Amino acid sequence: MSQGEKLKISRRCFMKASALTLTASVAGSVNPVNSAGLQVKKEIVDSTVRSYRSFCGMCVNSCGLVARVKDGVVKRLEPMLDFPKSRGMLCARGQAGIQELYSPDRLKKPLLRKGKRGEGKWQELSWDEALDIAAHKLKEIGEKYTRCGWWFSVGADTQSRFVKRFAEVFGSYNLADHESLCFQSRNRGFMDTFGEVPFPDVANCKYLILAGANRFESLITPDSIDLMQAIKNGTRLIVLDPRRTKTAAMAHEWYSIRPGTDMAFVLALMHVITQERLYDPVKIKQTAFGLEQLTKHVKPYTPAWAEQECGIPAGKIARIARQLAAAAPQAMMYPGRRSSTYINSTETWRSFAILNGLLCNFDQPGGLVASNQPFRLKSGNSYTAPWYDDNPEDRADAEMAPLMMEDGAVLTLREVVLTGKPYPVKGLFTYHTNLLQTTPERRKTFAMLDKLDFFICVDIKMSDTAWMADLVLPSCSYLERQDPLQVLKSSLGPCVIQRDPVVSPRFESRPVFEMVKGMAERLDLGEFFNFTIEDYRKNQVAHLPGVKEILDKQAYYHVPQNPYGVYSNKSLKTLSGKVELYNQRYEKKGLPPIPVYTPPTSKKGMFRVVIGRNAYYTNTNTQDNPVLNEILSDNPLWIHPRPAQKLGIKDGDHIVVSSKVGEVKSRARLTKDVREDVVFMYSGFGNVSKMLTIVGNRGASVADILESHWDQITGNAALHETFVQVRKA
Ligand SMILES: Nc1nc2c(c(=O)[nH]1)N[C@H]1C(S)=C(S)[C@@H](COP(=O)(O)OP(=O)(O)OC[C@H]3O[C@@H](n4cnc5c(=O)[nH]c(N)nc54)[C@H](O)[C@@H]3O)O[C@H]1N2
Ligand SMILES: Nc1nc2c(c(=O)[nH]1)N[C@H]1C(S)=C(S)[C@@H](COP(=O)(O)OP(=O)(O)OC[C@H]3O[C@@H](n4cnc5c(=O)[nH]c(N)nc54)[C@H](O)[C@@H]3O)O[C@H]1N2
Ligand code: SF4
Ligand SMILES: [Mo]
Repeated sequence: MSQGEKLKISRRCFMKASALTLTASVAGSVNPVNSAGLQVKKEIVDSTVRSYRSFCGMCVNSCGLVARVKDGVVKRLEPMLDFPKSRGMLCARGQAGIQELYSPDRLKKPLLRKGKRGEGKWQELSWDEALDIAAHKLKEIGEKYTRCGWWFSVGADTQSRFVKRFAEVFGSYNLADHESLCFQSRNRGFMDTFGEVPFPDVANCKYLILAGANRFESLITPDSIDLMQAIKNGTRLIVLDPRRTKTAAMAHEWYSIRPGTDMAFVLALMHVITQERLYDPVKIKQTAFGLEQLTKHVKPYTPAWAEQECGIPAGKIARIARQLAAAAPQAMMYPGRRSSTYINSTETWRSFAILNGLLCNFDQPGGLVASNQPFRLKSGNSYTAPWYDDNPEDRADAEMAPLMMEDGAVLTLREVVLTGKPYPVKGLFTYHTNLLQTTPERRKTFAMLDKLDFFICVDIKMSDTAWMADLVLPSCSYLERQDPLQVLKSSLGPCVIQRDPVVSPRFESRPVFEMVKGMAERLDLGEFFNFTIEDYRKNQVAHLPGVKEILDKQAYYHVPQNPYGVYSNKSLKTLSGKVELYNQRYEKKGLPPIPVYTPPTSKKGMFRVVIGRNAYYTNTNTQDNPVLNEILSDNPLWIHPRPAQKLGIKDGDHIVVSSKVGEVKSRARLTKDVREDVVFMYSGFGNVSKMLTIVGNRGASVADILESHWDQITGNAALHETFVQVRKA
């Protein structure tokens, strides 16, 4: 049966079921095979079970789901088979959303700190009391230090926009997004080369290099699904990773690259491609700027030179360059995701972008697809933020890196709080982010909290961050709330999703929208939140007749358009209007117009710490989930048997891992899946919160030992710049 036929069947089945009751016969006929070829368990669903279409919120991907609800209780979460971005995939975390919803660790009421910070003494509050206190503190600190004395920090969530809106109308410019701990360097590197951050058309790519992107564990839809299919269809996959990840295990070639040397590898690929003129001579003239300068620049970067840096044999580098060029434009250096890695990550990612430019794969099938497509949602409720005369001129961390993104960065803002420079920041509001675990050098984050006058944290659980706050506000989860419409962008083109609650909020939890609305009303800013989410959503699609009806029926709207050739009659949004192999803007800023390689440092007798993900946890956030924690309940340190033996360390031994900034106790996991000069650890363990009863304080927090470094161009955190010593405990 073709994919199209499968989708038709599942859609038809859903239409029958969309009266929201599902009879046994209908459920039995739902196609049980999803697109990844996995068997979806069949179950006889009785007539009292209601089915709701919604979107997973266990990570950023927002995969489609169908919730089976009986007597107001979610019984099962299943994949939405017809949703194009996730195509019948709901991963382990997605299915464990039930245990997140019904977790015994959910926050129940607003809480005010009573004892010392971190002591765990709380007073329960009513919502009115809590919002009165929040508004009072916002005002008090705003009056004493200007409104920019507040820093707002948000995670990856649809409702983060309301916190940003609140920050703007309240009058603070100090806003940081999780992006400054995640992919800002990557975005900078691609944006400054292509004028936008394109998406990889993995499904149609024939030759794919993944460097530091673990698509079979760090899931990104549709890329992870497309990659599986592409491999089956014959795509050649090359993986560079200092660890043998699940993705590395699936690759045709895996190179355990020396950390921080990917740019050397890429410069050498470009050396071969330019010296041997393996690019398309006509297309490169039409689409790229600076070929001559690039050719000259990469001349010294030979494969033999690169081998000395990255450890990949010169002959293999040259062969990969030729194969890559031969497969172009259906070939790519994958544009990646997390780039919170090294202090020169922007330059590394810019070299990846330039290599794609050389392959002329932009706006082409099997290459990079334009993200800047004409489709737009309208503003749900437009506004002009008030002007506050006494505010400082700019964001507090604006000068801390030369090409920062529009929002501030977590690490640089933490520095501002600690130093009080350029001006005091004394209030912190966090939403959906666990800064105590996701920001390196935890002792500095603790020290920063001591400098604050007040800290408000919105979370669903008593995360480490909530545990250290003054006021904790319980948020409802993605299964309990209505969200604004969101456009999910990918190589498939834009997809609009409408998330509605499948059950009512547990306890007294609320969406953050209602919290900021309540605070705004108390601060005479109510006019900026004088709408409902449904009004907001209707406005978002007011210019698209019929789309709201489609959304109400199937919960998503996939915008029909050809993803290729978006720029066929248009210039790119770069200075030259073309792909910038040579960047004149960088030159004007005194930065290298083409990335220049600087070798990473290494320290004798020490290991570089590297972090990364697995398929069961989202960042530091689902380790407290009972079913996921059962799969993986600790985070021992990965260490290669050879150096371990030299240190007298055996598998399972208690060990101490120490860096310049901290020390943790852990256990050794001896494995050849990691390089000899690297150690690796999962995140989100070693919690200080005593109200995460499932994960507890098991394991160690890598945030205790990671040093504070950031990318020299964007201020994006650089989490792989720490060296540690390991000894037997
Ligand atoms: N040590 C370490 N640090 C890292 C990383 C790492 O792997 N290890 N990864 C980096 C990357 S790529 C990223 S993107 C960042 C992510 O960093 P963060 O944005 O801090 O993300 P999470 O660790 O996912 O923490 C999410 C928090 O939101 C809460 N939460 C979950 N659902 C809801 C909800 O519906 N409402 C509310 N209000 N709260 C909710 C969770 O309980 C948790 O406290 O971390 C970066 N830093
Ligand atoms: N299951 C799951 N899926 C997720 C997430 C999750 O937490 N869990 N988080 C989502 C988020 S927020 C993000 S940003 C993405 C992250 O997805 P990815 O970008 O794939 O990031 P990581 O898994 O953090 O790290 C990728 C790999 O880089 C390797 N590495 C370290 N140093 C180097 C180096 O110098 N060179 C090379 N070539 N490799 C290196 C690490 O060993 C690691 O395996 O995943 C998303 N998807
Ligand atoms: S990848 Fe998994 S956790 Fe993330 S949205 Fe999809 S199903 Fe949910
Ligand atoms: Mo991320």
